[in-house]
Amino acid sequence: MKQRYLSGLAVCFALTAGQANTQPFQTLIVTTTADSGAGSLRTALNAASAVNTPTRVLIAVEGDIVIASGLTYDGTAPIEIAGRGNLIRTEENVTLLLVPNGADLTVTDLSFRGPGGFSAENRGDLNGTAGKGIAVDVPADASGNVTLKLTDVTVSDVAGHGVHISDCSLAHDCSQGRYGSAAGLNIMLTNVVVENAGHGRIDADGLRVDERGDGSIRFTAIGTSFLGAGGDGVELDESGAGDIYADVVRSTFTDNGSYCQPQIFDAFMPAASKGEFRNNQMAEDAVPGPVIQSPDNTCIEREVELYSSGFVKSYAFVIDLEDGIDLDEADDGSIYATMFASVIASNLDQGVDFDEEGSGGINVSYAATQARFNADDGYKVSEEGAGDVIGRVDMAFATDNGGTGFVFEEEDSGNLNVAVNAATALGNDVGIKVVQENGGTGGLTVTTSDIDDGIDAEDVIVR
Ligand SMILES: [Ca+2]
Ligand SMILES: [Ca+2]
Ligand SMILES: [Ca+2]
Ligand SMILES: [Ca+2]
Repeated sequence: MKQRYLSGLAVCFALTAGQANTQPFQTLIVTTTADSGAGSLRTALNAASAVNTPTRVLIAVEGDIVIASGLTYDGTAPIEIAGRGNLIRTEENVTLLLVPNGADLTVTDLSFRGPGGFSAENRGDLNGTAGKGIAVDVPADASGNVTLKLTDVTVSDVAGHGVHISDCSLAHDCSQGRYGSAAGLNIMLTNVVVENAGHGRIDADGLRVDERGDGSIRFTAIGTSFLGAGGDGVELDESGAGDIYADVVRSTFTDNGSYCQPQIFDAFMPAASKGEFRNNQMAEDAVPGPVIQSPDNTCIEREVELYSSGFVKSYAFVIDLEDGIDLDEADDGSIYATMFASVIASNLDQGVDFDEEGSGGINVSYAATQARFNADDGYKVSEEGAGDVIGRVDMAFATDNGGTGFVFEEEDSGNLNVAVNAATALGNDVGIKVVQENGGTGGLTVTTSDIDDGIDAEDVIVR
């Protein structure tokens, strides 16, 4: 498995190198911080769009660039934008930088700041779309890989996703695997900060990657922080054929997932927010109806489970809170993830939440990483369908999480094999939970670790 993982990385770098277009880059110089006109960033992007040749835009002035409307590069040739630490800011609820035709985008040494002040009570999606920080849309006929590379970049205070790369031809319903191009998505973040994004609508993340159809997600974050997003700090969604490769080094995921603030939404919950019933006891129409008068009714999920008789088995109303880092892989393909020397703290749901279904497994490694004060589990891995769970925990901490410290769940055919070494779990509900369901075997090895709050193993042999 390790070999397989390393070969995946090699492919990643080979493809990245292969992105270098053989066409020469033209260079355009930005000489004014003005919003428009000769020498402005907007004019450079428009000029690059018009000729559609690989372009390097160099910002040669210092100072803020205040924009009244979003910037767009609509070419398909690669574009690089190199700043001098400039802040590009707007008071409008717009997407600051949009690349709508799937060009490779490289941004260096720039900050992007929206108007801020968004919340469920001051939404950014009621009179139009919630503006994003940086957005790349991949057209339906794309192939190969689309690359987004950000270095020394900050994105903050936008209503929608901080950074969004979308290979999904149905903008409002990405749930079907077939609706996406053949292209895969490469995302490389180095020394990036995404802060206070996604508070203007539900389900808006610090970074969102939507990959549909054929193709994989390759995500690398080094020295990068996702702070205080309304949705997840990072959400990578992959479906159709293809894998998720995620490598996270010295990065931070804190205080994410609070758009549906309980301080606001608790008041709209029904008096009896959940219940369990015997058969023939509770009629479906006696369950409280959906919440309809809150600032954003999609924040309160209503789930009703019925007996085959049609009577209610259980119901629950739950406020939708989100995670530090959330990976969802569906259909063919696996998740390969490493997290090293990173911190996942004070997120409103899980710290780390990796879900895999269809064929394929999960191969995950946490090393020298800390998950603490997350509302639910510190680290959660869940695998369904054919495929294995392989987990390695080395010198990682899970402390004071509201759920379990480390969770590994494997279902259907396939095995579970988890090795924990020199780990610490304390102050959680349970330290380590391992579950192996249906066919296959389960094994957990724990060495020189301090698991204060116990191990819960279901059909797993603990050594
Ligand atoms: Ca695709
Ligand atoms: Ca795919
Ligand atoms: Ca899969
Ligand atoms: Ca399985």
